[in-house]
Amino acid sequence: MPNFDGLPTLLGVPFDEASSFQRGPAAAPPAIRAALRTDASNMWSESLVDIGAPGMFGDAGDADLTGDPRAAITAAVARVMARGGRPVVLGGDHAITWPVVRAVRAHHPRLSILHFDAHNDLYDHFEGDRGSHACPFARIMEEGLADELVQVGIRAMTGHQRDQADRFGVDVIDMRRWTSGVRPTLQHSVYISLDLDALDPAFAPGVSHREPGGLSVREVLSVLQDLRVPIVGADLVEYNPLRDLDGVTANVAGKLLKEMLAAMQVVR
Ligand SMILES: [Mn+2]
Repeated sequence: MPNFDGLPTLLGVPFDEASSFQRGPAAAPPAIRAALRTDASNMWSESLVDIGAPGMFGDAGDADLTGDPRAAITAAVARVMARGGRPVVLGGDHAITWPVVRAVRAHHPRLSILHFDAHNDLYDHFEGDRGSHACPFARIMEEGLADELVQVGIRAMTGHQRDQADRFGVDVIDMRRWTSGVRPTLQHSVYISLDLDALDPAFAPGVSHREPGGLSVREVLSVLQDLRVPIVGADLVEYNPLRDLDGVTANVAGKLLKEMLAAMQVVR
């Protein structure tokens, strides 16, 4: 088995069984990998890191989800980390983040999470399902898996989720605060969870829950490029190829992944 030696390391998680509205994200990992390597662009980041050069990132393939899928996800991420990789998980729906962060937390006694999303994903349960893709950050905070949670792009909050955010001490930078100029500041090494529906559907229509009034690609890139804390892991979730238009959203996902991999080179 190759040693990933500190490299950001891709891990596909083809899971969408916790989606409340539409399936499809299980087909995302190969589409995002293909978009990263598209011949329509080069592999250089905007900061002039050649992600296509040998040894810039690893790839652990896709997780085997037979049996209990959540246990399998945690185990797959733990294997990547045991081999020295920093996991960059390609979802899959957002339910995967809870089992992913369980494995990440085992290596990081101090951990911030930066969460891009239209939705807080803080429901105690959604239609009776506590493992729903609407709930992962409630589970993460209940289990004490993060010392800090900062959410960006939020624009579909509910009263229940406002209460949950207050209960867990979540810093919610909703789109109104964002527009007034508030930007995330992070205390610790960070795990990034990027739901593509944080982007406005004009930029990323290939998601199950299109919520108007969101972030531009440029705005998400600027947050990634301006981070000043080490990135210990990340996920890119909720790409739904069945909802995409001419691969527009896959292209965005590939670009975001490239810049994420570049940002992970800067601070080791
Ligand atoms: Mn979302």
